[in-house]
Amino acid sequence: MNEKWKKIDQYAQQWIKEAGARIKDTFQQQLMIQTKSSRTDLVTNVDREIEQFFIANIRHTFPQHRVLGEEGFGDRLTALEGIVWIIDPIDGTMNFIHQQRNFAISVGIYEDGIGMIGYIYDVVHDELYYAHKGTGAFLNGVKLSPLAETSISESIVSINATWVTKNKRIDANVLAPLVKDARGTRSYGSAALEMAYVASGRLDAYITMRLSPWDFAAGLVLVNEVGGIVTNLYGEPLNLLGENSVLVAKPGLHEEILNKYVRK
Ligand code: 2AM
Ligand code: CA
Ligand code: CA
Ligand code: CA
Repeated sequence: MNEKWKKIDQYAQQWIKEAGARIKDTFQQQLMIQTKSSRTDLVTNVDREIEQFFIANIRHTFPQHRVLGEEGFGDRLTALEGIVWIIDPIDGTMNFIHQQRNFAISVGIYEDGIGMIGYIYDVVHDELYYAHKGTGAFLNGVKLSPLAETSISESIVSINATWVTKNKRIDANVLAPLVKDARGTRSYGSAALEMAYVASGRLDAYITMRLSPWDFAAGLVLVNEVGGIVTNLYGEPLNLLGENSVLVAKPGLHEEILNKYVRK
């Protein structure tokens, strides 16, 4: 890694750990909870404060960098030229509120639209997933192995029950057979963690119908570095400036899911 990226990485890791400590400190406090687009789309004062913490630090240390953050305190971006930090201060806000676990800080750093570094920090377990383009992916400093091919019948697939019941984005019958054929299904409620789990082999695939760039920016770098495949449900690359359906899976399994269930 060159000096420029070493400096960015050092600051990013320091801020992520400090943000994690700040989030933990709020566990004893009363949260201010509001809804956004729907009854299940939640935000708290902590989501906002942590995003502002990152943005203040980035603006001070790297004034030429831009920020795309879920809670809207960053820049209004129409293109990804230069260095852009794509930040989800708390991914899994519902879990943060109800469970005080199963959430993560997600930070992806892109240069001219290319994912250079991804961090996913599971605050409660103190697990930092980290990947730097071309040098591999790591969990708390231990290198993650490349993902091996696997079959559906031996896979754990992460999918929310929403997508196999009546919903606005996909016919409930499309993915129901996959749920039956998989060895097991799970749903953790944090896209960033679910991508980190695919990268580390805890899951074999993750499917969801609606994610924004801050949900997958870090995970995309991480999964790419271990040879996993990330596309939308049509098999196309993800759009980093809009909403996407997302299919993350081990090589082979990704193609099998698309061919057997989605394209049939
Ligand atoms: P969030 O907690 O940062 O909002 C929940 O299944 C996963 O989907 C979480 O990673 C959640 O991120 C994400 N998500 C994206 N858009 C969402 C929305 N409109 N409502 C709820 N969760 C959403
Ligand atoms: Ca949210
Ligand atoms: Ca999110
Ligand atoms: Ca969030």
